[in-house]
Amino acid sequence: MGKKTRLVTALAGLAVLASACVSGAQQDALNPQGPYARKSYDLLVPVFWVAVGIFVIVEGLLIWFAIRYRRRRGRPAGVPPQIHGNNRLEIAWTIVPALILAGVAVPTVTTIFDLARRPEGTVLEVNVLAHQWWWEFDYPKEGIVTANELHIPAGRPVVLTLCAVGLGYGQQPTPSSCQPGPPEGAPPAAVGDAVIHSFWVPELAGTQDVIPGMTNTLVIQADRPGRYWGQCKEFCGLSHAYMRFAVVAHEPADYEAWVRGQQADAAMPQPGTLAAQGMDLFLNGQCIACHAIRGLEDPNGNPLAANGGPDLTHFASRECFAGCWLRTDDAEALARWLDNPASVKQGSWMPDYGLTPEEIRALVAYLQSLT
Ligand code: HEC
Ligand SMILES: [Cu+2]
Repeated sequence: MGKKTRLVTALAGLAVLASACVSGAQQDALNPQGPYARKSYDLLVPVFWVAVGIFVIVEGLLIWFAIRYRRRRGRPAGVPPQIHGNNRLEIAWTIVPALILAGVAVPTVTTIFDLARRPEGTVLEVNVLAHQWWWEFDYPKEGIVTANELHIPAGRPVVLTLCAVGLGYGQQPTPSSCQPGPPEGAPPAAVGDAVIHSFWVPELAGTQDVIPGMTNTLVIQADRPGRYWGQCKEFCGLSHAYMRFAVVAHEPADYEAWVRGQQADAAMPQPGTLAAQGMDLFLNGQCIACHAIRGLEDPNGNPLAANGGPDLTHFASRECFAGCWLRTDDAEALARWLDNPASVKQGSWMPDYGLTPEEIRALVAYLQSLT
């Protein structure tokens, strides 16, 4: 490696390291913001220090031996005296590591069982559906479906049931709740079938895998109101890195108000406005093949059903869309999205419908009116 290459490599390495420190990234497992994240943290810290202790002892001895017994002028070269068969030493270095591992196992196993226990009392239950590449949140008791933003009351445990879903277009509507996987002997996976994801909100809990054909559970809880960033943590295809989401924790009263707002039907635009034109386009175009908006009917008089796309009933009440990396109040981003989704988000399954700039303007006005 030339000097220049080495310098560039070193600088690139430093840049990667420094990027981990960017403030405001807010995906920090070392900054637990709820009891479940704290339990993992309280296990991590002592195990880390035990590991540090062992590292220092082992590396220290290694370095000390290397220096102490290095080759020196005047000392005869060749094989040093061979000693083996020290029973006391051998028993010691078998028993001591076994004791250390057993000592670490006790809090580890206790924490695993602790985290797996279903909390009692008034828990909130939410089904989490992992799509390629966005998250859907289904509140079965409240009758609410959202995308990319999971709203919860602060101070209350939230039991999540996680499942992975496929596209569903042209087949049956994608289930809006977690259902058992394909029957035994089903044909092998095809394009658009569900894949493995992993749900992670570092400040609120550890990670949990989302596996096709299985339902896993995870409990999260936030101490205080706030916005906590989550991320898919298992490589799941082209736009895996854009599969973010936000957990929004509210004061209990604000949460109840949010629930009532989401339960309402979609807002109707004033006749004659640009937004009303957008609604017409939405209802008479392709959009209703995949997206639901509660309160509207298709041209045949049937309520709209979601079929692989996010529920848009209260689209503008959410801060972010498309895997939470674009803002819903950014009309320009929304226009770019409608113009060609896959150019904004690699591999996105929402097709490009070749909309004209006028159509896009009307659709943006309509979508932004869906508060
Ligand atoms: C073939 C199914 C399909 C059709 C038809 C379709 N979409 Fe989508 N749409 C999707 C999928 C899938 C996503 C999620 C994409 C992602 O985040 O990667 C999406 C996402 C969106 C989003 C962002 C929602 C969010 O909360 O993240 C908007 C807005 C949207 N579509 C509007 C439209 C409009 C307007 C039309 C009609 C011109 C339309 N879609 C037609 C499948 C479809
Ligand atoms: Cu994923």
